[in-house]
Amino acid sequence: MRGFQQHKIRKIKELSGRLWDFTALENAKDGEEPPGSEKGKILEQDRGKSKSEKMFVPGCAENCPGYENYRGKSSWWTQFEAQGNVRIVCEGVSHFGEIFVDGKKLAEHYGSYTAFSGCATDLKPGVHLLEIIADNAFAEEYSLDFPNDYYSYGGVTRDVMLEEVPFLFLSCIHVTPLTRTKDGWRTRIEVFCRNLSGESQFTDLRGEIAGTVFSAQHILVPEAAVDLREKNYSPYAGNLIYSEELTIANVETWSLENPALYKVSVELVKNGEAFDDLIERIGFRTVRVDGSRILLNGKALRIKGFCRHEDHPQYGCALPESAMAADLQLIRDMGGNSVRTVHYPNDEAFLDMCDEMGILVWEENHARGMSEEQMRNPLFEAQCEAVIREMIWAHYNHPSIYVWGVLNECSSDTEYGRSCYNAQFSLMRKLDKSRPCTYASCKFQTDICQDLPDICSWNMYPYWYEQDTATERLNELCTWLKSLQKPLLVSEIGAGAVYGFRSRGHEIWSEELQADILRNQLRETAEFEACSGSYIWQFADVKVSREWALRRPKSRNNKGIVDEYRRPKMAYEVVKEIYSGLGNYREG
Ligand code: ADA
Repeated sequence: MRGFQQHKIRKIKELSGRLWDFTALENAKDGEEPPGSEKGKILEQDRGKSKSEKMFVPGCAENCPGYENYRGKSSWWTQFEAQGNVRIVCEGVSHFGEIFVDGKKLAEHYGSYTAFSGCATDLKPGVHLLEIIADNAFAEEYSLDFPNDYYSYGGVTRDVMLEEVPFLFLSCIHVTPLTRTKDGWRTRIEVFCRNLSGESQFTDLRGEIAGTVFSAQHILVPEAAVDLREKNYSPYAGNLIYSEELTIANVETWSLENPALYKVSVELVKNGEAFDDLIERIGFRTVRVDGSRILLNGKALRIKGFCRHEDHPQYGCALPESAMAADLQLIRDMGGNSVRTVHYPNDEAFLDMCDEMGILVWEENHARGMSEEQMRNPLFEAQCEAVIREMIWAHYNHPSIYVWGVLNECSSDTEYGRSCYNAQFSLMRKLDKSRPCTYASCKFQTDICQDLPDICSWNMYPYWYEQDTATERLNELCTWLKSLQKPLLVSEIGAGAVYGFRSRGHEIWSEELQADILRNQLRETAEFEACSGSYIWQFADVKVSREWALRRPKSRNNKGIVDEYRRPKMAYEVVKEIYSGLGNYREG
C-alpha cells in the first residue's frame, strides 16, 4: 500500500491485510500430501477447497508453524466481490507466482521483488475466488534464486490489490525533474495507458502537477501494447499516450533536509467526464556525477549508509509497514542518510517512507555473488533484465532513489561477465537517463568493468576478511582507477558479532571486536578525501540459507549493527557517534 491515495475515481480494494487460506502443495506438514492435491498442483475440482491453514497476507510460508523450512509450491486463496473488468495487482510473490480467478489463469511471473498483475474482463456480479500459487523452489528455471547469504522465503510476500478498471485505463506516470530555472522546475511528464478492449480507442486526458494543469485531446490508444502481447505482466506496462515538458512554478526542491513532495494526477476523459485516474507522488531534485563527486542539487553528497535486507524473524521478508518505519527510525538515530536495498528492489511502502524522511536510496536488481557459470544459465540475462525493467518502471518517481545498481559481486572479472554488465547498464540508461548507475564489486584489481558504471563501488572488509586497513585499500583503488575520474563509494564495510557475546579479549564474534573494527573502518573511510561515503554491512542480522549456515553462527549473517530483533549491539553507539558527527555533504 502506498503512502498516499492513488485513485479518486478508480475503485480499488486491498485484498491483503487479512487472513487467507494457505495450502502447502509439496513436502506438506507431517510429510504428507495435502488431501485433494497432486504434488505441486491443486486439482481443478478442488481448487480453493483443499485442507488449509489460515495465513496472514502479506506473509511467508516459513512463518506458518510446521513449515519453517518449506520450499516449493504453495496455494494462497481468498474471495472477493466485484464485477466487470478486474485487475489483480500482486506487489510481490516469492519467487514464481501465478494468479487465478475462478480457476482461470490470468498471469504468471518470476521475480520475488517486483510487481505483476492479471486482468479478467466481464466478471459477473458476485463473489469470486482468487488463488495465487507461489513457488520458492531452487531450480534451473529460476536463475536468480539459489542458496545464498540471505534467505529466499516463499509466499505472497507483499500486498495484493483489487482494481475495477474500465477497458482503457492509466498504467503509469513518469515524471522527470530536469532543471531549476528562475520560473520554476523544468519537468518532463510521460503518461502510459492500457487498452483491454481488443480495438483502438480514443481518449482525452487532463492532469495537474502541483497546481500546473495540462491536457490533450483525441489521443489514439492502439488495441494493446506490444509488450503485453509478449506476456509482460508488469502493472506499469502500457502505451505512451502523452509526453511533454512543462515548467512547474512555486515548488520547493526535494532534499535531505527538506523532503518536499508533490502530487501529480492524471485523468482519462470521454465527453468531458473523467472515467479513470492515477495519482503519483514526486519530488523536484537533480542527481549528477561530476568528476569524483555525486551531486544532489549541485551539492557533493556524503553517504552515511546502511545495507538493509528485508528480513525479520517474525515476518520473514514480509515486514509490516510499522516494522519498516521502525528500521528507518533506527537508521536515522544512528545518523544515517542512505539505505542500499541489498540485493533486490524493495517494497514500495519502504521507498515511500524514504521519500518522506529524506533518506537516499541505492536500489539494485536481484543478483548476488553469481559465478560466470551461474551467469551462463540461458535464462539469466532475460530474468535480470526483467527485474531491471520492472524496478525502474515502478520506482521511477521516487526522489529518494539517487542511483541504480546491478549485479552485486558477480563475475566482473571475466569477459562473459563484462558483456552482461554492459548489457544491463545499457538497459538502465535507456530506461532512465536521469540517474547514475553503479555495481558493488569485490574483485579489486582483477575487475575489468570499472569503465562501465558512473560510480565505482567497492565491498571491502578491512580488519575482518582482509588484512589491510581501509586507508590502504582505498589508496590502492584510487591510484589504480585515477584515470577514470569517477566517484568512489564503499558499498559494503563491516564485521560480525553475535548479539550478547561479550569478551574481555575482544574475540572473534564478540560485540567488542565488531565495535573496534567499525570504529576504524568508518573513521578511515570518512577521512579519505576521494571517497563519497560508505554503506555499513549491514543494518540488522539476517537469516541465511542452510547451505551457508556453517560459516554463519546461529544461521544468521551476524554483521548487523542491530540483531535480527533490532536490539542494538555495542557498535550501535560507535556508528552513531561517527555518522552523527559528519554532515550530509562533502567540502568542495
Ligand atoms: C558480500 C555480499 C553480502 C554478504 C557479505 C558478507 O560482500 O555482497 O551479500 O554476503 O559479503 O557478509 O560476507
